[in-house]
Amino acid sequence: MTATPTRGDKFSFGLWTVGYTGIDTFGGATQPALDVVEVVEKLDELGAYGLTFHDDDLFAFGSADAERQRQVDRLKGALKATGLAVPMVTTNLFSAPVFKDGGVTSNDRQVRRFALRKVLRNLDLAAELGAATFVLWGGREGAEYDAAKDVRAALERYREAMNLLAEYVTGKGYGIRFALEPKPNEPRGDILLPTLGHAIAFIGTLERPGLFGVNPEVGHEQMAGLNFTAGVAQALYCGKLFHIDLNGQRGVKYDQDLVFGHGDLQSAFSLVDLLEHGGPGGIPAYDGPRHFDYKPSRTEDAAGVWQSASANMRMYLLLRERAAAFRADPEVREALTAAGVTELATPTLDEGETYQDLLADRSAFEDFDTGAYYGAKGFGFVRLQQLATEHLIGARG
Ligand code: GLT
Ligand code: MN
Ligand code: MN
Repeated sequence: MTATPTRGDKFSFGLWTVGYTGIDTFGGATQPALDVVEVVEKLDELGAYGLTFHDDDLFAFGSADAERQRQVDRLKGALKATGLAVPMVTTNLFSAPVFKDGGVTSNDRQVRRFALRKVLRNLDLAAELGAATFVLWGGREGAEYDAAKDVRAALERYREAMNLLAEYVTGKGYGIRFALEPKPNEPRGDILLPTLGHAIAFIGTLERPGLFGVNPEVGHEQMAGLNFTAGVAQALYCGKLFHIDLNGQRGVKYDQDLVFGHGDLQSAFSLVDLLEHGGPGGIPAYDGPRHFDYKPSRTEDAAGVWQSASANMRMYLLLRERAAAFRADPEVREALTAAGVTELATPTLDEGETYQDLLADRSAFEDFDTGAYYGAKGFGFVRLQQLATEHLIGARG
């Protein structure tokens, strides 16, 4: 069995994930808080390669400089002792009361200035720890009521903030890129940049778009009823998949943050297939961290927390095996061809063909037998999906 994680698999976890104490809207903690040193040691033992965190996960909001430094030093000690990396850092602009109307898009200008300073400070720490990616999840950047937020002005302020951050890392010579994380709602009624598509369009308006990509999360797109694998494919196609949050979600409801694969398993399978192999028509594979942003269910105890951490990695590795078998199966290859999946890579026009040529081609229109598609010429997509499903459940070699 190869489903044992190694550093080369590039699995990383947020400090806030295994560190989730179980607090939700209806109840308090069901788990004690974990110490960062213990988390690093445990993740290393389980086969992960990286830890990610928000400033406030490591040192409480408002900590004095000495306490902040003490926690940073403790983290650094644990990283040195284990060899674990910090591939990504992010800033908490959503928990403290000051951010109740958002950080960089709060209606209150003083709050926006404070939020920028908080991010800049954390960028210095990210650079110090060698993080290549800085995630920006704007969970509080939004509103409950349409009259409460001038969306145009909010997007302008969002843009102003992103441009400043890009200028800062450029000026400082930090090799850091930013990954915007979309989410449709929760905690706000509606969040700005709610989906991958909104975020990618927004990036195109920035002064240094090359420094910005996305950090899509499985559950966030699925909360909006969207196809996560298709969204990730488009992000890869645009060269914008800078980071990814893997977890599980079961349908359009509150953000569940389940273990990866414990939600929509078919989608998890096609996602792993895409990340590992790229698309059949040439979309590149993904080589960044496989980052788990999940919550151990609040029904579990301490052992259950670490079992759930392992379950994420094991699900990914098992799906990776099944995807490799799917790709290698000669019957699948034949079915892909029969279904026209490979034919879609062929341009619709011949090289150099103009619209005049197309208009002159009688076989394209006048002589084309559209009637032949009635009751015949099926695409065979169901057969292909059955093959994929059989691989997924281990029914085929
Ligand atoms: C928060 C959120 C996640 C984001 C994290 C990064 S924080 O837990 O639910 O989706 O990725 O800010
Ligand atoms: Mn996330
Ligand atoms: Mn989530």
